[in-house]
Amino acid sequence: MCGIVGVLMKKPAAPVMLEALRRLEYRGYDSAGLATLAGGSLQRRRAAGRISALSQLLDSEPLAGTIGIGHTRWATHGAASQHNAHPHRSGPVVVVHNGIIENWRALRDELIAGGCVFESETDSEVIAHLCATLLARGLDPRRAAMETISRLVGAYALCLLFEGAEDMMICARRGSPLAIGYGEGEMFVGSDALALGPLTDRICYLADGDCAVLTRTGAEVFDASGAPVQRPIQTVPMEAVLVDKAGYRHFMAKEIHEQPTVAGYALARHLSADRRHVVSAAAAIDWRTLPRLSIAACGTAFYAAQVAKWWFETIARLPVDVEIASEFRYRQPPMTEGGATLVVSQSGETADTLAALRYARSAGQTVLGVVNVENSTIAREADMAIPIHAGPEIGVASTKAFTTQLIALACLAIHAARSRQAITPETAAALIDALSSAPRLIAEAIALEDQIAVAARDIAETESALFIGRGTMHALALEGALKLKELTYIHAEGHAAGELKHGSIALVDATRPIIALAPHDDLFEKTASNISEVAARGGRILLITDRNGAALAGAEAARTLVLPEVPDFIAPLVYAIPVQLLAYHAAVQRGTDVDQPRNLAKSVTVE
Ligand code: HGA
Repeated sequence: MCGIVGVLMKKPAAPVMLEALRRLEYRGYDSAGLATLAGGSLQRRRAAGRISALSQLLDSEPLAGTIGIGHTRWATHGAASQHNAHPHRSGPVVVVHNGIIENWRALRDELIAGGCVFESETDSEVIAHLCATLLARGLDPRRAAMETISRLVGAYALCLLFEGAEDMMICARRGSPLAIGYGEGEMFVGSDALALGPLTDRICYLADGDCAVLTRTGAEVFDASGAPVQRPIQTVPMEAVLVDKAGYRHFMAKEIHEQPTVAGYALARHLSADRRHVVSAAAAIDWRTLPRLSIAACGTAFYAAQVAKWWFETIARLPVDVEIASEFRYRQPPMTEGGATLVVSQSGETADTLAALRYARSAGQTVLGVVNVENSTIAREADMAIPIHAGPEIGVASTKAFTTQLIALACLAIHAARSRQAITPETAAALIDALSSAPRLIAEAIALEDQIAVAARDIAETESALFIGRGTMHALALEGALKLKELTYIHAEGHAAGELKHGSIALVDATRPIIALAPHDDLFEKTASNISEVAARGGRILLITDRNGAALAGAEAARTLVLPEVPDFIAPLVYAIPVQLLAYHAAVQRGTDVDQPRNLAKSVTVE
């Protein structure tokens, strides 16, 4: 996670930015850099490695100027070198960027064809060249910046400075966070309130898609359509900054909205820079000869494991047993010789999962720990740890840890499939491409939040709900029911759609919402039949599907949520969003404690 900062001040900018970068260093320390404007001209200092290296460089080559931008990098595209360090410059423009520009290759080719010379391997450099090219065509900095932003596909928080413009900075965000700080005749911008804390406590969080033009006396903010908007300025005391909700009402909301960004980070960590193969490939296991895989987990992680079973079995042709850790540890099953066990736990401290790890170990299995907390007990005791890179998850109900667990497991399944020659290199490339589109599609699903909040009203008023789905959507149905129970205390069940008629269909009546998760995939027709069976009995269906699914089955439903069309492989990643947002908004409407639901704890270190 890169950190960015920008300042328009009365005093020298570089020392202030350096301190802000130190506070942002937790977000990345592959390289760091600053650019300032002094006497109208741009100057830049960049260094590979930690902020201390940049600080040493500044001691020998100081930067003058009272306006500047800075960056601490966590590389996604291009090595952690000085020439890949931000800020990136093209003629009169410098930029710092946090995120991933998905269409960077196409833009880079176009800009090179137009005569631009690139000095880095980053995706971010296209932003500087695109903007400089538009300036050269006669656009003013504002127009050039807005037009540049309109051409970017992917996630970004960015700040731009322009040679000759000593009282202007342009920043924008989509997918990655950005906050503006208001001082006395001074303005600031940073990735989070922590960056801005000592500079000001008056903070405005930009909304997704916003763009802002800053001068020393204030900021003009424009929404995604280009219309001027007022975003609230909040007073955020320093002590609150450390556990900052970034302007969201709850940590859970913040963490749901972080998913496009963290999915991008996770992919950058699991895939090679050229996005051709999986690099977090669990070398501890010989996937070619592995006879059987077990996956043990609890709660939401158990449902991620169920999705993974589907992936490993269908694409890698590898038999998988999915185990509830608390049952597995006491059942003490015989385990296949030469087998491997994955244990999945956000905290890496879950007592039942840790015990499952120890049992699998004692039964001669190679054990991999899929964890968020990298120095946790499970990470240390496993033969190998696979971090999910979700960042700190504070909300007790897991959201971004679930989607990033899925990303780690999907990457492992692709790697296993290639090692076992169960899929061709072309199929592997298509699956990686599909995964790479997940951050964008997750963001598109989040953009439906207002509709989902309306749908949640129906659910908030009931005392019981059913979720149904087939294939990987069965696991999502179970996760949907769990989320709803955890957050709203409404009774909920998840069912395999085809299993309903074997008993639970007796529950169907006009009062109980039935949430059908049904992307238009190979199993859609079958799920559609089950939806018809429910509708024929007067069931109140909320259909969550895509355009084709809505056209075919929408008439049976009381309400339909139309998600973007997604490659089948990543449907669980995208359908996780409405499932989370439904539970979140139903909880808000019922007034329950969203971040700390009753009776629960984040890290379950007891049996
Ligand atoms: N893609 C850019 C920025 C990386 C980033 O935001 N990481 O968290 C780069 O690789 O420099």
